[in-house]
Amino acid sequence: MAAAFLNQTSKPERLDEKRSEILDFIEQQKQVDRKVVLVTSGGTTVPLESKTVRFIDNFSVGSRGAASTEYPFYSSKSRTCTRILKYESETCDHTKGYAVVFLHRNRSLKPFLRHLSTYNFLDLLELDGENQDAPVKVKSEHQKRLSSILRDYEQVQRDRSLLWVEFQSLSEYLHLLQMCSTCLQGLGKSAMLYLAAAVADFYIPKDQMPEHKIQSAEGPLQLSLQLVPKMLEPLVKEWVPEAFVVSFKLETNKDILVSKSLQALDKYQHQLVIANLLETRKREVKLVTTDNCVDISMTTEELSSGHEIEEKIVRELASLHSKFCSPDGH
Ligand code: PAZ
Repeated sequence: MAAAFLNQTSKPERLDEKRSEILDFIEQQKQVDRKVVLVTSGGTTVPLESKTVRFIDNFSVGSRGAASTEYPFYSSKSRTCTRILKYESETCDHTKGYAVVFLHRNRSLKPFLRHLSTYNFLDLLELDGENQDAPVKVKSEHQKRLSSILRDYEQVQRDRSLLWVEFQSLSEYLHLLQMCSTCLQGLGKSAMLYLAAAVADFYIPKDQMPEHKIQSAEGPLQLSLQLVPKMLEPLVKEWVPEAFVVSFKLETNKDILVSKSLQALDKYQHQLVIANLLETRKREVKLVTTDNCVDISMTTEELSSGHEIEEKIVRELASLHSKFCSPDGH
């Protein structure tokens, strides 16, 4: 089913080039003995036309994935460092930790940059002088915040521990997911997959899709959508069988959240499901495994002082992944 879906949809542009970039990136991380996590983030679009004017989208803005991407860079030794805290202070230990392949929806929130997403970029800057060629500088009131973000970003760039891979449509995402996962195979248990993207469940197969823009003159539109095959199955069984795989389950009805998560674990045989409800996802999640269910939550004080739930999630996962890699503690 998954293979048929991938065969019948066109591959994203420059797929082979991207594969080589990812393999190089993974090789560099191996050399410095860093673990690698593939973080997927944001929603996939479902095109209604081949020459796409319209598509179906979903709510996800990518904050879970973008925030979670910032935390794994820091080693577990430096976990006292809560550097996100409104970008006010604290220096971090960037040694070891994880490298991240950030597979994200274009124009969704991005690590580091997300801290500026509420600003109009031009309001951060001013001209230093009156003349034509006056240099541009950051306004004094934004200096501290910006330099803190920039310092972290530059460090990650210097360490070459973040690789950006972009998708928009469902089929782009699934091809790239397959490619990134198979590239991680060589890392064995040291690879983690953190599948936070909101992936469409329904799509229109290519042979049922009109080529050109659908005309409103033809009257009301009726859509018939097919089920997207579940890619977690080949991912766990074939693409990256040794890795530590974490999927997300989003529901709006709390009564089915844990049972659906357990069903997913039973069906796909991966390590962990992070269960969250649409309305409360920024303040509580459940880490569900076959024999345990751990609640992670944020107090009002923690949230209002700028802490994020992703920091706790990543810390917990790093510890579980460590045990997964060396179950007897070596
Ligand atoms: O991207 P975002 O921060 O707005 O939302 C995150 C999320 C709810 C998409 C993620 O936590 C999640 O549950 N992803 C999986 C969704 C699903 O069940 O397909």
